[in-house]
Amino acid sequence: MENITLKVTGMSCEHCVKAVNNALSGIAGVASAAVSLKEGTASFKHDPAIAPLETIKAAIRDTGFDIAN
Ligand SMILES: [Cu+2]
Repeated sequence: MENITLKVTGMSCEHCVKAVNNALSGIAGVASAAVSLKEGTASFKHDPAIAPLETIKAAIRDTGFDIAN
């Protein structure tokens, strides 16, 4: 498992946080997802063999947010 923190832009309230959190939680190979509205970040662990970073980024984008890193 690798620790990753992504800068997620466009989150404005707790609903956004929940949406990103749900997106992350629904991906096999992702664990310990924590989304911060204040920091504008999504932190998680992932197994790159099961959940490649690009797949995770795509899932976040699909919820309507962008990633700055
Ligand atoms: Cu919101």
